[in-house]
Amino acid sequence: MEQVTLNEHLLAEQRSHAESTEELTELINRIALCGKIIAQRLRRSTLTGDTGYAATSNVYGERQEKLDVFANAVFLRHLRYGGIVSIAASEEMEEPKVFSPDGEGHYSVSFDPIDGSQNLDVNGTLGTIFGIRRRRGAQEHDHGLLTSGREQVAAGYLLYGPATELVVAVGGEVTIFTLDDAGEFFRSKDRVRLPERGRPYAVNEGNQARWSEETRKYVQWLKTPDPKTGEPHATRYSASLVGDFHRILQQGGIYLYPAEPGDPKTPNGKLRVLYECHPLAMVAEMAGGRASTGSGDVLDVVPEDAHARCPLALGSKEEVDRYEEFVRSSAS
Ligand code: FBP
Repeated sequence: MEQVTLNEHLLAEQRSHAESTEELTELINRIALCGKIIAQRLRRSTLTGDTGYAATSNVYGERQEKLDVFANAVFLRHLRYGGIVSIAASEEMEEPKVFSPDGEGHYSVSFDPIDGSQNLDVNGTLGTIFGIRRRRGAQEHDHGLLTSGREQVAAGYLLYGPATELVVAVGGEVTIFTLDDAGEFFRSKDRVRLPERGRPYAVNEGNQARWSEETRKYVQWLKTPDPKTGEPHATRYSASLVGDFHRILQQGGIYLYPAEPGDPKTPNGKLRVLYECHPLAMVAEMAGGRASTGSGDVLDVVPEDAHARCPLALGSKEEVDRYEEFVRSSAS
């Protein structure tokens, strides 16, 4: 198989999709560079004392890990120059960073520098998630950030596992790239399709006291053997959304972080619209899967602020459709 680099793939994209500009190619290459730098630091973090908490907390009151802060700084460093990005919003920053108040930059970027932070000090699977929007006009006060997920022109994630992989959704296709020892991302899977159904399910059942009755019934249903196969669904939860979704992208299944009507602090669940839900919803939909809040597409959610949350049911079309049926059953 001829090895195609990330840049070669993006340049080919540029020739076939109007949305894919030279600047967007440059931007995705920079995000890939951030991934290489973060992967290198993660690999040696237990030897270099980079594990553990920083002295700061984020806007959600969560203690920040040193590597959360490091990864956030790496992104800001590599997004700020060249006038491509006007604003960068991060899960780890209360306020988005405006690089060009005069509206020079054509793109806005939202990112979660380290997804699965709880896995940081235990060598578990980790990720970085990103979403890219094109600015519609210099006068936009929010630089086009607080818009529906359908405004994203590209999205994806980095997975820091046994291999470091980059998954990019752009120009109607989802592609997987693997980091080679030469320090280059090579295409490893093209035109990725998310299977219509699948056995894996990822949900933190420890939270069920906070769920709706319909969600509890749905998760109970997942454990009942399928009449056709005699097999129930299989629990696969790693405490890393990126790690769990990467399995589902290739094997099918469903990741669920539902609404929590039982918890006044997080009625919409834990996950953030701009940094987690919108980007992965774009990857899922572009690969033929779905992302739902339980009552509608996640990509149609318009966040009221930069730290808004929404419920997430993500994965195979059949599995997400079925979850919506359970949620709708409460209405009947
Ligand atoms: P972070 O971005 O802070 O890591 O939060 C997201 C996340 O860690 C997901 O990756 C994971 O699926 C989920 O939260 C775990 O939450 P819980 O501890 O409630 O199961």
